Amino acid sequence: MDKVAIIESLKRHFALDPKNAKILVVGLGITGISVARFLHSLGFVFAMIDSRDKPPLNDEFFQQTPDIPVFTGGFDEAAFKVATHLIVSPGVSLHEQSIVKAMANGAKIVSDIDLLACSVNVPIVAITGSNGKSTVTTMLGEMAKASGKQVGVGGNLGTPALDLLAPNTELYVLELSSFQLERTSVLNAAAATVLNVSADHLDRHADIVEYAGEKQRVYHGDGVIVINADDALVNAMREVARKVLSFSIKGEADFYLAYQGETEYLMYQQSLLMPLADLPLEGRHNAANALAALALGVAVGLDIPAMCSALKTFKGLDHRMQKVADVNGVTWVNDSKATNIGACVAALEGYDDKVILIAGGDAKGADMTELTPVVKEKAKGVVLMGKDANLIEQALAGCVPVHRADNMVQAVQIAASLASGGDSVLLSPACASLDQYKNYQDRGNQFAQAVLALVA
Ligand code: UMA
Ligand code: ADP
Repeated sequence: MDKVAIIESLKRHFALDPKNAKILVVGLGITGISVARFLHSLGFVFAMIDSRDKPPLNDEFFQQTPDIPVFTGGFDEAAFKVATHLIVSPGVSLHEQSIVKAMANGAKIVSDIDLLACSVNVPIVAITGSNGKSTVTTMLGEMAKASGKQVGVGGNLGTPALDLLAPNTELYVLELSSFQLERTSVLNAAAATVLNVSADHLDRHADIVEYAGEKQRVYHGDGVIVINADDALVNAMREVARKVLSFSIKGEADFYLAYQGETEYLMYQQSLLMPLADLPLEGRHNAANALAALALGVAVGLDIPAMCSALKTFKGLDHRMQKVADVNGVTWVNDSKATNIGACVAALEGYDDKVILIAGGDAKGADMTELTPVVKEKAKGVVLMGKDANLIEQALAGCVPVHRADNMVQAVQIAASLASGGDSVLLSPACASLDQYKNYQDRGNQFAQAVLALVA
């Protein structure tokens, strides 16, 4: 869309008019900077604010635009008071006092996703859920490329949505977090899915019902709804008046698994799509991810054979069920991205044999007893570390031997002493990493380094 059409759309949806809007961009992370670049390119006047004392202002954009007012070191009430529109980064809570007050004064909340939605007239596919978002988003991006489409792939995955804007793009595939969705009102995706809902971010959401409600916002509009029929909370989000495509790895659905002779196939209604064994990714949950991606792809008209060939070469993302090494018959697997219980449960469910689980970190308010049944069934031992190790130890009391480690090197050494030939050691922490590591990548890398040191 050209600039005039984008501004018209912003005026229509948000009364966002370059002539009189007083915009405050809240948060100077990668989202805030992408918003600033976008607003600047359209000629809007705006200010930016960050509660950190010294947010990194070394982005090239700030060197080129020295006159944009930037407030740091706290949320200055005066800046919020005059704002007609707040564009709030996902990491900033909408319960912040200054934001609550500004909203009470009539300021409108707009997200970077709203701004993108107002700026394109090609289909957007939106993917949310507690687990599998990045995998499905990347898979679908690969499927779109294999179908010959110019596709922009990003959002919570890493590249802020507005940085994807490009004139020739034919399709946008966005991973969206519950934080992004809670502040988005005009998305109207051509196809959308909530992959699953399990307890996560309960330190930011009041309870799982509120959290599921934020996820459900991905379906606002009139596009195709893709539903996980195996997840009760998602299944309840079906809307009768809408086109629905369902997927299931347990039973009947539009996209499902079925045996033909000895071979299990990915199916679309009556058609055999491809043998499940041709999917390079481990774990039944990745079969669900593939079915979800196929459903979304069909909803926006991608080519089915091209999508299947993309699936056959998709090797998965780092830090998700990634094999690190085989050492003396023990397989070491890095699933550091398992930052909540649902991901850890899915990882353990994929094993037939007993595994040694390395877990722990920041539980983000989740009830760790949900881990107990699957740990009891699949794990031979558990090594715990991090802030909420006590919580997990209490939840697992009496069902499996529990060991404690201060750091990753120690955890790996303890796991090595417990494992024998044929076992697997799985780092699938069920917790966020920030109490001990820079991020989940750092945690996964430290795990891989410690494992490789064992080999040396
Ligand atoms: N800030 C404040 N006050 C606060 C909190 C934050 O001023 O109370 C400021 C910070 O100082 C910082 C800025 O806000 O300057 C950070 O903004 P942000 O936290 O929204 O982070 P961005 O750099 O804009 O990255 C965000 C997403 N971050 C979060 O949701 C926390 C990224 O997801 C996303 O990739 C990026 O936008 C592009 O869309 C990260 C994430 O951890 C990977 N997401 C969570 C998850 O996947 O579980 C939801
Ligand atoms: P997200 O972007 O939602 O965090 P990822 O694809 O990065 O999802 O995977 C995060 C974690 O969830 C990894 O541990 C991965 O093995 C696990 N996972 C991936 N897909 C699913 C699924 N469909 N159900 C449960 N866990 C999953």
